Amino acid sequence: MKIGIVCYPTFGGSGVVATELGKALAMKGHQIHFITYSQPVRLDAFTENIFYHEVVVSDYPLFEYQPYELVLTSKMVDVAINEKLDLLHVHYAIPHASAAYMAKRILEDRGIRLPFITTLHGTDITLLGRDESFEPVITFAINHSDAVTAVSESLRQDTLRYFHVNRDVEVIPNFICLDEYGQASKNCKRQIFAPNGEKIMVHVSNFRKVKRVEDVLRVFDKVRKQLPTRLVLVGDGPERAHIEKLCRELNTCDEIVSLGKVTNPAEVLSVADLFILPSETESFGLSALEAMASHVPVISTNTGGLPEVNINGVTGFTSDVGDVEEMAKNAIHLLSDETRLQLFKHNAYEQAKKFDLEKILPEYEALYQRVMKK
Ligand code: GMT
Repeated sequence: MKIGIVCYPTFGGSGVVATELGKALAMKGHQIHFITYSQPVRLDAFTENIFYHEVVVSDYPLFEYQPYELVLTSKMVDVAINEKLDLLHVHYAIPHASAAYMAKRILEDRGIRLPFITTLHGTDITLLGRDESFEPVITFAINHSDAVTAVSESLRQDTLRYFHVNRDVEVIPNFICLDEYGQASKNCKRQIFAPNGEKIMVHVSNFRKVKRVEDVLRVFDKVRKQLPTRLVLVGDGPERAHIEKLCRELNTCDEIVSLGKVTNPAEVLSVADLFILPSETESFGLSALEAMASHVPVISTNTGGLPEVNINGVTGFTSDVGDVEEMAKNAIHLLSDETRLQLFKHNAYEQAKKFDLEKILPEYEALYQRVMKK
C-alpha cells in the first residue's frame, strides 16, 4: 500500500506513535509518505520505503496568522496525485482531520479517490477539541473520516461524550517495539545519576501544565526524605522554568538531573527503578508504556486511559489527580523493598508485552484494507 501519514513531527506522543507506525509499515514493504512541517524527530534520514514531504508555509506580510491548514491541504493533494497514494492516515484531529477532508474533496473533483483515517490521540479531544472554537470542525471531520480510531477505550468514551458523533470509533491502542527497550545502554549508566547507589525515579513529558510536573517534584521531595533517591527529568516545555524555581524552593536541585529533550528515552529508562506520571488528563500515557517496556513500574494518576496501561497494585500504582501523599507512599512502598520492586518490574514488562508492535500493527493493516475496500 502507498500510505500518506500526517502528524506533528515533535516529541509529543502522537508524533512518536505516527512515526513508529510508519517505520514499521515501511519494514513490511508498504510505501510511506510523511507529510509534516519538519522531519519527525524519531525518523532516520535514510530508511527504505520512507519518503518525507515538507509542508512549507511562506510568511506573507498580509496575514497576521499564516494559513497552515490550507498549505497542508494542498500538500496532501500534491503528494496524493504524484505518489499515487492509496490512503491517508492523519494523527491528531486538529487541524489534520479537517485538512484531510478538504484534500479528499479536492481530489474527488479531479476523479481521484483518497480515503482517510483519523487517529485521535488525547488533547485533540479532551482539551482543545472540546473548546467551542474547534468543536464544530472536529465533530464534522470525525463524522466524515472514512475510519476513526482512538488510542484507548477511555478516549473513545470521551469522544462519544463530548462530540455529536454518528459513527463508529474503533480502539487501536498505542504500541511499543519491545525489542528497543530494556537493554543496558553503553552510554547511560546508573552511576551518572546515582553515584552512591541511590534509587532512580524518572519522569518524561513535554512539561505542559496537564502533566503536573510540580507533583513529580513534591512526590520526589517526600520520597528522598525517606530513602536515598535521585530524580531524572526528561523533556522540555512551558513549565520547565517554574519547575526549576520549585526545585530551588524545595532545596532538591542537587538530587535532580534535568536532561531536557532526549531523542531516545529508552536509554534513560534502562537505568530507572520507578517512573512517575501524575497527569491531570492522559488519554493513554505512551511514556508510561515505554517505561514498562523497560521493566520499570509506574506511579501514575488514575485519569483517562492510564488504568488501561498501568494496573493498580500489579504494574505500579494509580492515585487520584493531585494525591501527592498517596503517590509518595506508594513510591516508598516499592523502592524500599527490593523483592517487591523486582516483582513489579517483572509485572510491568509482562503488561507491556500486550502492547507490542507485533500485536498492534496487524490491526492497522486490517483497518487500511477495510477502508480501501469500502
Ligand atoms: O502527551 C502529550 O501532551 C502529547 C500528546 C500528543 O498528542 O502528542 O499525547 C497524547 O497522545 C499520546 C499518544 O497517543 C498519548 O499517549 C498521551 O496520553 C496523550 N496525551 C494526553 O492525553 C495528555
